[in-house]
Amino acid sequence: MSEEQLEELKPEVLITFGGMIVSKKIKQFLRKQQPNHHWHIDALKSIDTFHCLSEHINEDPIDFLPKLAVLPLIEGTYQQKWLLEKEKRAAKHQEYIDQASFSDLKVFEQVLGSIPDNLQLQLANSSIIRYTQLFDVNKTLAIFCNRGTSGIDGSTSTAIGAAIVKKNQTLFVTGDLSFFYDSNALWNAYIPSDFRIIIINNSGGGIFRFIPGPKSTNALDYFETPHQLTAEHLCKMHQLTYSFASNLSELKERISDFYADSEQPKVLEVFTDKEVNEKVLKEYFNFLK
Ligand SMILES: Cc1ncc(C[n+]2csc(CCOP(=O)(O)OP(=O)(O)O)c2C)c(N)n1
Repeated sequence: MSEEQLEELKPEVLITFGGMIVSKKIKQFLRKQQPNHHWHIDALKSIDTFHCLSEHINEDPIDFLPKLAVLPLIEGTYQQKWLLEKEKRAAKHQEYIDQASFSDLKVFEQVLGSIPDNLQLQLANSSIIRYTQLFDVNKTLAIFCNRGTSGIDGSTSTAIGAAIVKKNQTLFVTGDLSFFYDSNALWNAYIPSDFRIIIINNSGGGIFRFIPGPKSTNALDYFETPHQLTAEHLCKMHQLTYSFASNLSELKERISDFYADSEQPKVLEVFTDKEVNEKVLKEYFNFLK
């Protein structure tokens, strides 16, 4: 958005609750277009994410937020401005995705659209959670990701642990490095048979093509750590049902009965091309403008 547009969307009061926010763009927006007041509501702690925290309200948001409902309503166009912008971008988002080549972005559209209601969705770091944020995700899902230090380690272990405790079926979506990093998590006799893993295998750390630094320093290889591994043999060893997809029609077909009851937990590995991923995502952000 242009500076003028961002200025128009600058809030007077910002009320936040919960932990870290993932989107760098939103973080940058609120750090630059700072609100006059920022209240963070949390019974324990408060983080000054936007460098302008004015109040830490020591209360559970569930107790605090209803109190706002008694404030008198005032006329204004602020909400309309946001909604208009949101609507415009949602239409462009769909237009772009509909014609996009097979890539991580396209895979996320398919995967997120395939998830049955009420599942627990566990997401690994780092581009996995970032891609997910670009979509309106089914609101019946309980979504978890380890943010803060945002490690790529232990995501599979966390997802399996959570799947054992929760009654709902659990889907874990992970990148290849994060998955291989924690492959010992599969050495576990208690993985529920309805547990599902989708690995987006772009042969390395895809995120390093999008953040500033790795490319411009000619050190991309060291960041990205390219490899040709697949999860097939690990799945065989740990008795998980394995399938893979390398294009849109294979993905659609393999995902159609992926969540149905099964004797073993299942893994679907989706192979994408890192160069195509980079091109598609960069063009996506340009297209949205
Ligand atoms: C324990 C740990 N080591 C290294 C990092 C730095 N790091 C962040 S994202 C990433 C690559 C992740 O690659 P992958 O799991 O394949 O997901 P992709 O980015 O390709 O979606 C790395 C190494 C980290 N966050 N945590």
